[in-house]
Amino acid sequence: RSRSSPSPSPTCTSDFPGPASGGRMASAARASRGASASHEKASPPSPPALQASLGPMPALLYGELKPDQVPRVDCSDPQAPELMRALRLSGTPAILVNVEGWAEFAEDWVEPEAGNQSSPERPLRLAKILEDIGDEEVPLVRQDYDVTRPVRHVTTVREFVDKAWSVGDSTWYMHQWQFPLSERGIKTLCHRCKPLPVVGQDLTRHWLDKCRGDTPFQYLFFGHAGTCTKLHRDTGGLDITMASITGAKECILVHRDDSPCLYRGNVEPKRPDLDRYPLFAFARVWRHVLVPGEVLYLPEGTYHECHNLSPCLSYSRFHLDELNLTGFLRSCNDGDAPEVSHEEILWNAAHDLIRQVDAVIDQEQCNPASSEQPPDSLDGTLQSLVALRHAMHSFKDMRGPLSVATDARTSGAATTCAATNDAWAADSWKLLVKDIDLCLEEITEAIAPARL
Ligand SMILES: O=C(O)CCC(=O)C(=O)O
Ligand SMILES: [Fe+2]
Repeated sequence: RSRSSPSPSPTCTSDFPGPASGGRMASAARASRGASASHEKASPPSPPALQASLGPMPALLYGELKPDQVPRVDCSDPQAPELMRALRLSGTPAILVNVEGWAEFAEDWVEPEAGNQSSPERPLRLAKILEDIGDEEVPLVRQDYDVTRPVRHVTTVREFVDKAWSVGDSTWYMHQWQFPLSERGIKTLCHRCKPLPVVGQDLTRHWLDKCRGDTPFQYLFFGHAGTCTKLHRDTGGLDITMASITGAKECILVHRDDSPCLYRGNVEPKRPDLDRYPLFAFARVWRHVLVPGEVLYLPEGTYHECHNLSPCLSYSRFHLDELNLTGFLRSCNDGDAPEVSHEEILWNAAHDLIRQVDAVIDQEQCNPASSEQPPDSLDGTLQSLVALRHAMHSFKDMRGPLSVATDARTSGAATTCAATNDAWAADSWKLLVKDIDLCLEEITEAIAPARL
């Protein structure tokens, strides 16, 4: 069997741009930390002219704007994948509980819980953390940063621990350290987080050779009570998962479609000035205090701000599967995230998945008796391949408008695999779609069609 499309991107081995100051925070909106007083949603405010003649609205008229609770999803429930699907499609965040094997790299970083005492503040084994990643260089932001010009410093984890963490200093927040960028980070922290059972296979794990099999989009945040990340949404079209290793993190979330209610990010969701920003009363807002043992799941595009209520070390990880491919393609088309090589991610995912299916086909051909029992993992692989096939069709059709975005992306350290020449690229995508078709035909013949 021979495949006609070019092999995976040779750039898999290359480095890629990290979370530059304009990167994940580029679309960050302004918000402030403040009292945690919440306000209940109430009757719509009056038009500005009327408001002006009446003077400022007494707070009572608005009642109390109270954020909604984030729905909880128990991963051990057989209905959980269906529920997650519905939540994700409607842009609703979720708290996942009973998640097995999440952030296993951090298991040795906290003292085992004594007895039945369960507290968000789990004592850290700093010596173990420093042994694992002490010499790594990490970004710090000042707690009172201005999102348009965040003051960033780079220091080692050891220095951050000595000079800030160990002395209770909340001036600096170790912010968004993307550990798969470093060799040591890959060695000690990658491949140590089990996939979530309630979502599809992560397609970003095929992107880069140096951490292949695990996603490059993994981050650590480390800071005392009072450190925070202001209201923003991350570009790129990827869903976000967040988990606390120690500490309580207050997360205020706003639905991705409610941008008009945020007045270009001028609203402070915890203390909204409804006289100035009356539409905020209609935004879908959630609040959750994230503690160890939970995973917060944000559908792509969800606005979020985070306040560490106690000393907190947390882990964030992006996710892409068939359900957020639409947002991913939109981001690719808009060119809003130069640090995410959308085309390479899709290209390499398709190649890896085809290879996985080929291996099963080969095995079936050598040993037809095993055809009753193809590996379970193939279900997810085939589902991803079918979704990629659809995505590539729209991708191929979008080639015209894509060329501008392509220029933006190629300016990063990673060169794109298939976008250097539009005609060539369009042909290559067509060939890749053909390869997927061929592969799906062959697997249909090789194993019981009922499985497809
Ligand atoms: O934990 C934080 O402070 C911010 C997390 C965040 O914004 C993210 O993971 O996208
Ligand atoms: Fe974020």
